[in-house]
This record gives sequence, structure tokens and C-alpha cells, in this order.
Amino acid sequence: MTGNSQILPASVHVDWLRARLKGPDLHESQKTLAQLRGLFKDAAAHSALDPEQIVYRVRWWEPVPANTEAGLFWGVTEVEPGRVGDEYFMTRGHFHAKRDRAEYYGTVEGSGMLILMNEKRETRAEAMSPGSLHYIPGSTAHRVANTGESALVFWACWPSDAGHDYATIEAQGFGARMMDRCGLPTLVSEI
Ligand code: S6P
Ligand code: ZN
Repeated sequence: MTGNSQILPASVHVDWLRARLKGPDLHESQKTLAQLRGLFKDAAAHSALDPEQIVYRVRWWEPVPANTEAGLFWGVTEVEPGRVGDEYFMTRGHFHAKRDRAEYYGTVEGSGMLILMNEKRETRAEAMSPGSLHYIPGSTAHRVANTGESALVFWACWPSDAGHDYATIEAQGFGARMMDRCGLPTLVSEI
């Protein structure tokens, strides 16, 4: 019996086919259009949309406290389909507060673009589709745009001491935006 007392059930489970997380101690957040005011290029188009529309939801697991050195977190983000003017629904995007911290993203459902920007503001994108795996190096801001007609779902794994710097992106944005141009997702430079 003493041996068995050390065998515990896993507390968090992943539905691998749909990526959703289930467990008792998960964190959740969601962002509506109202909460994302100023993020999209076309302010007039933003004002014309329902402010309560949810743009994305995140559910994540912190098995160790935030800022623990050498721990890992796991999360799942669902970005709704939609556009503000010609710009696809997207996440706010961030650098990690500890700049050298890297991250993995893996796409489960839908299609989109992972927009990556280095500290010189050079911006590029990687196409996301079910099964695509994305390594986000340190010192690289990351944001995801849903360019499809259905929810874009991806998991993420990042260091527990990475932290999030949203302020730099709020102040300066990315060097390019993911826009619909004649029906095609196109990375349009801001400069
Ligand atoms: C965390 C990781 C993701 C994002 C999520 C929402 O480091 O990159 O879990 O938090 O996709 O994006 P954002 O930019 O609003 O945090
Ligand atoms: Zn991140």
C-alpha cells in the first residue's frame, strides 16, 4: 500500500484531438473587442462592431508559481474567426518580459498566421494549420491571427519565469499587420 500511495492520478488532461484542457486548477481569460480597442488599424470598423464579441480565449495550467525559474506552463488559445475592416482577429501579442525565454506553439484546428517580430522590428509570419509546430525564439514578439472561417486553436508551452511584456507592443505595435488583400492573408508593412 505504501508504494501505491505515491501513484497519483494526473490532475490536468488534454483532449488531444481538440486540444481543450480539463482540470481543477486552470486559469482562464478572454478578450472582447471592447478590451482590444486600439489594437486594430481601422478604428471606425472597430467601433461599428459588437463590443461584446469575444475575439479569443485562453485556458492555461501553471503547475508551479509564476516566475519559478526553470518551470513550464501549458496553455490553449482559441481565436474566433472574424475581421476588423480588412484585418483578421488576432491576439494582442507580446515579448516575454525575460527576453531570452522561448516558446512552442502547436496548431490543432483552423488556419492562421503566427506573426513574429524581432527587437529590430523585423516582422515575418509562419502559416498555421493543423499539426504545424512553431518554435518562437527568445527576444521575439509573437501574435496569432485567425485567417480562416472557423476557430483557430493552438497549444503553447512556455517557461514559467518568462513573464509578459504587453506594454512594448501596445506602444509600438508590430512592424506589419495581417490583412485580407483580395481574399488572401497578406503581411502588410506598417512603415
Ligand atoms: C503565453 C503564450 C500564449 C498567449 C495567448 C494569448 O506566453 O504566448 O498563451 O498568452 O495566445 O496571447 P496574448 O498575446 O494576449 O498573451
Ligand atoms: Zn508568449
